[in-house]
Amino acid sequence: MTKGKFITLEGCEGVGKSTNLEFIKAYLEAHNIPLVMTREPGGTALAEQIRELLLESRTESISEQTELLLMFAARSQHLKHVIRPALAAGNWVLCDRFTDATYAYQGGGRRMDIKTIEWLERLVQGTLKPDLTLLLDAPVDVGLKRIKQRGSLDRFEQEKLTFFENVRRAYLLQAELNPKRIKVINANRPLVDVQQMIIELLQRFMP
Ligand code: Z5A
Repeated sequence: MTKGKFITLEGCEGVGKSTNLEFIKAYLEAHNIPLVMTREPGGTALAEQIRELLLESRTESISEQTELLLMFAARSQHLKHVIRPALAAGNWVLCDRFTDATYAYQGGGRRMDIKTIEWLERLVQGTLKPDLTLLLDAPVDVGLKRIKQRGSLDRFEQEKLTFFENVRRAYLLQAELNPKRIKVINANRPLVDVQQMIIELLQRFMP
């Protein structure tokens, strides 16, 4: 059986990940590609509980190290129970955020040591990396304006503007370092244009 493709969607808040995941799902299904759609942090019952711990605003502050370890704990569970089995069974896996988010948020946003993130990535993933990462990129204020229209903000969304600027910069650096895998899409355009670009990139991967 041919191993499925592992596709991830990345970007700062409000760039359109959820919107475009649904679009990609419909597109792949229309082409009869067996698909598992999932997200990080989360994707299994336990990993979803870890997600709640991470996103909830709380009085006890979460240390940067705790946050990083919880991200990888959830990922380890997700890989074992969802991602690896799905790929091995020939499914494509479409995932809302993955380890590039750790480089961006914990590395860029929280300023955590990149070598530690690389070490944890090797420990948890071995050599597994996405086949294709679509990085939706837009100025931070554009994305934040979109999510503020939605109402209440989670623990990350309450961060200051400089945090998100650092996250965006770290994402773009990841793309520069991994040009074959990570494709940057200008998400500050009408949705139809963003989706046209997504289709062009996906078509290179279709069987
Ligand atoms: N996190 C981390 O720190 N480290 C890690 O390793 C991982 C994650 C894996 C998870 O949140 C949090 O975890 C995340 C980072 C951290 N930080 N936060 N917050 P998440 O991924 O579930 O939540 P999010 O990034 O905040 O997603 P979001 O707010 O739902 O944004 P989105 O999915 O990118 O956007 P959307 O919901 O598709 O679109 C937002 C609105 O914009 C909506 O009304 C759309 O209709 C509209 N939209 C979308 N595209 C367009 C265009 N092109 N034009 C106009 N309007 C548009």
